[in-house]
Amino acid sequence: MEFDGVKEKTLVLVKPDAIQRGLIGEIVGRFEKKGLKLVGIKMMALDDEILTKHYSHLTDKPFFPSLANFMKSSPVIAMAWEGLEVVNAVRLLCGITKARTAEAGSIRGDLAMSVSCNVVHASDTVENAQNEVKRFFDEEELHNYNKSEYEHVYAEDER
Ligand code: DAT
Ligand code: MG
Repeated sequence: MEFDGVKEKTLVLVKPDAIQRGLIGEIVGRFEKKGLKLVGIKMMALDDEILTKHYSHLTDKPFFPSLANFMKSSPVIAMAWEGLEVVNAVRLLCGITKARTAEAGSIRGDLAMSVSCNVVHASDTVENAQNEVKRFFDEEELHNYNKSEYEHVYAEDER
């Protein structure tokens, strides 16, 4: 039996700084080792249209043009990860925005120093995650499969 909680999805982007620095494998590995389920992954070049929607809460900030240019400076890796309370779990794995003050052990805390070049994006709420996964992935790009490891990642009443 599949439980709704384990079906929660979140969007992660591996940002251009991480692509340039050869950190794709390291970052993907953090989520894999946590026990999350990868249900979608692709490389894509972002344009102003998707960035304006994705960062709609920031379009009036003075740093928005440089943020958009940074996000267009190379392709990104877009991923959809699934799991129990995965939105919150992934935010914790990523660490806070300003990477040089992010907690050691988190992805940003271990791998970055900057506010804008902070190696990853992760959806911040369940509602935003649903919209962001839809924005970056077509339905047929999201995969449904059995992850046998779940037997060991979750207790029976959590699955
Ligand atoms: P987060 O990525 O932690 O969810 P956010 O949604 O507030 O943070 O901002 C999105 C991105 O915008 C962030 O990862 C880096 C950039 N950014 C945020 N605040 C900034 C600032 N004061 N100066 C430059 N870039 C900033
Ligand atoms: Mg955000």
